[in-house]
Amino acid sequence: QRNKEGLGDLPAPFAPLDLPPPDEYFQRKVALISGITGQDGSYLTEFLLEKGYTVHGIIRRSSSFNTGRLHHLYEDQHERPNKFHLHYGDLTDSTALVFLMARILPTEVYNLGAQSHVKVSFSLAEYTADVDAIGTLRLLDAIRTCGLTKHCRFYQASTSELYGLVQEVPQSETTPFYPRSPYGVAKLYAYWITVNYREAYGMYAVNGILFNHESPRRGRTFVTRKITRAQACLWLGNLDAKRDWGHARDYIEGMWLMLQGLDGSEPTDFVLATGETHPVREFVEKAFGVVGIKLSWSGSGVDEEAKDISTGKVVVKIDPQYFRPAEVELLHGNPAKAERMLGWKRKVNFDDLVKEMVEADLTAVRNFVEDQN
Ligand code: NDP
Ligand code: GDR
Repeated sequence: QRNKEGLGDLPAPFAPLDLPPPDEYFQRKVALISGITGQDGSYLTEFLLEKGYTVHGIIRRSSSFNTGRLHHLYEDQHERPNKFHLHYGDLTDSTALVFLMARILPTEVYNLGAQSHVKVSFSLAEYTADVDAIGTLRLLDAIRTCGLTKHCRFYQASTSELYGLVQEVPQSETTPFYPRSPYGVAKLYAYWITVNYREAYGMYAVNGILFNHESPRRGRTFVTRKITRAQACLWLGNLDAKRDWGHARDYIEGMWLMLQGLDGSEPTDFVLATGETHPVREFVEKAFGVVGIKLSWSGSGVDEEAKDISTGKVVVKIDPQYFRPAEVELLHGNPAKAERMLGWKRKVNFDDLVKEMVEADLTAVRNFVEDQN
């Protein structure tokens, strides 16, 4: 049960802001996004700007350029003056989060920031917990500290990695969790702290349990993008892992719908998935198929390889370094609740997703070659 009394806000003098009542406050549409420079953050920013929101994003200081996915939005700035702002901050820095929260006074917070690579989380387990688990707590507490528990809605980027070891298929909001990586375990904490703040303090805080979603903007070390960018021989790990892959653009719309409280509904958690599952091997075959290459597989285990049937050249090989210490073998989601309550449905199917990603990477290569000439 949500606590309707709003005991979540810290008492004065710790809640220093003189805020209008929630109804009046919500007439502003102001979003704060952590992880704005990532795949989902960039699509969500476009989507919210289109809807008339003012969008603020938290970016990390980096010695290399990390705002490439937002570049086009910066260039559009003159069309929407004062609608898009980036601020330095970090999910490991509570002071910065409180400062930004108090200055921006958002109506919606989307916590997309994370060390999001599952394999990397085995090498950086403590850091992943700090950012993905405690970072979520820090952001929720920044909302409380500023007295915004009734003024601001919170979206947590939860993940199908929570399901981990298969308990049942397809996986839904009621399937038990059994994470299989430091990333999954950190996200489990983030999931539950979001539920806890909803129940303890009456916050409108929800988890979107999103299955894998990809796009031409997917990070280059995730398997789909690694495949669609392949130019010479592609080295991969587990080809038999199965994933429920959708398009990121469809999924960010679902995130937004979860915060809208359609029909006055209470905040609750939702799975977003396609309801289909495909092995990595099939993604590889489809991706090569887009450029007219048919594969023939031979060998097994780490000696498995695929040749281009028409040239006889080896184009896929196995590198054991890409296997994980513990693997999530099967993800297959059931999006029925989101379809029923939010009217959400994915639009892009598997074949079109693969095609769009391959074609975008081919175009990028052609443009690069032209730039060099
Ligand atoms: P990305 O890896 O593309 O983006 C992650 C974002 O988090 C980047 O903006 C990154 O900044 C930022 N970030 C990393 N560390 C910190 C930190 N310490 N403080 C602040 N920001 C930080 O992820 P996606 O866009 O694919 O995913 C978005 C969210 O959804 C993530 O939380 C992910 O775990 C989750 N998720 C993703 C799914 C998917 O299939 N894509 C499925 C389910 C959940 P920088 O650019 O500087 O690195
Ligand atoms: P995942 O995505 O772990 O599902 O996490 P990733 O694309 O990294 O792996 C998917 C599957 O492919 C297998 N695989 C390989 N993976 C990578 N990265 N590189 C390879 O060479 C390779 N070969 C085979 C993996 O073993 C795995 O089974 C993504 C992230 O976006 C998370 O943040 C998010 O929470 C989940 O999706 C849902």
